[in-house]
Amino acid sequence: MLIKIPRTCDSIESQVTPESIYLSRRSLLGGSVALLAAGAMPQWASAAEASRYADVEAGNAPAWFTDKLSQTQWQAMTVAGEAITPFKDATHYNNFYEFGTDKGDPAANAGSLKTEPWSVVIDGEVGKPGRYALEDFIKPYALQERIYRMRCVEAWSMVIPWLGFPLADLLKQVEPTSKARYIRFETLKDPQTMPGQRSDFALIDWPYVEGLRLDEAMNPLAILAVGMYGRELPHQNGAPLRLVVPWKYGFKGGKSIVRISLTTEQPKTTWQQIAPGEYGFYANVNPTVDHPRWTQARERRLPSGLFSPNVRDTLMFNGYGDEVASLYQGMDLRKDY
Ligand SMILES: Nc1nc2c(c(=O)[nH]1)N[C@H]1C(S)=C(S)[C@@H](COP(=O)(O)O)O[C@H]1N2
Ligand SMILES: [Mo]
Repeated sequence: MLIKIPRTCDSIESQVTPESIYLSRRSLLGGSVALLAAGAMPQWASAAEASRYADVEAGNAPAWFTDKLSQTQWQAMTVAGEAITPFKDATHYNNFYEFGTDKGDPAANAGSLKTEPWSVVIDGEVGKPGRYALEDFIKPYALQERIYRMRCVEAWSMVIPWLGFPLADLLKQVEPTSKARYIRFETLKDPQTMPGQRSDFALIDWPYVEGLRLDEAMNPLAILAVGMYGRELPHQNGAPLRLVVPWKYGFKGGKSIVRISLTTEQPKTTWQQIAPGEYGFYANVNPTVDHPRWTQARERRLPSGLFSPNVRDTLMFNGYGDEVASLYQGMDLRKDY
């Protein structure tokens, strides 16, 4: 009996699903991977988009999102040779403390999040400040699919197909002033719909805030995501708008963003304020700088069962060094962790 349980977990969790997704995607692609040009697969654009991912749960996309999907550049970036994490894992193993601290809490509780209407404020050191309804905020940008590794500071990782647009494109629109040196992301504070903000979990001084240096924000890998797995973002993944910076630990990617500010001073970010010795402003994925309480040299690639651990070496900058290492030239990454 005892042996059967782990064996079931083993095959279901770490092999069958991800491998089958990986193989079916490979055969669709004819074995080709990585950096496909725009319009390389026009026949895909007309296919039912949600069916790109075998296990995706149908969403309830707003009209602006469905309109954008037909213009989407699919697979603008991929991760060669690594299976995409099953949708089920990416949506049921989450960190979103506004909805609770257990990994299953966001999926269970984030139904209460109201994503319509939603507006985004742009302010601070910009030529064009304003408050935009989400659909107007998104209007200038075509969506791209970016399949990225995501590495949480807790030493687990996934591979997620995001739908979004480059943060650099937004920055060009809003025209940062010469005094702008950082970008600050503020996420929703709404205790009425976010039980974690009502609870006694007083660790976090809400709202959750994150930030980047302006040149990091301009890097082509940094995106604002509005969807994943061919559909709009599920609530628990940060609907309707979140940041994705794949070379940094997951906590840099603020969910449910309501305000984007350009600043002169480095923003005070949530985790840095809670435990500055454990979570730095930069938070670049770095296997050579351990967390004070655990190693960062390795990670569990989900799904990873207790009896079938799927462990791999963590890559410098999460494998995106070619794209981002130059941002940190001359810096001591042990000090600026
Ligand atoms: N607003 C908000 N954003 C957040 C968090 C959070 O608790 N609140 N958790 C962060 C952490 S620690 C991680 S690892 C990622 C998780 O994203 P995912 O659940 O979509 O995988 O979201 C980040 N963004
Ligand atoms: Mo995280």
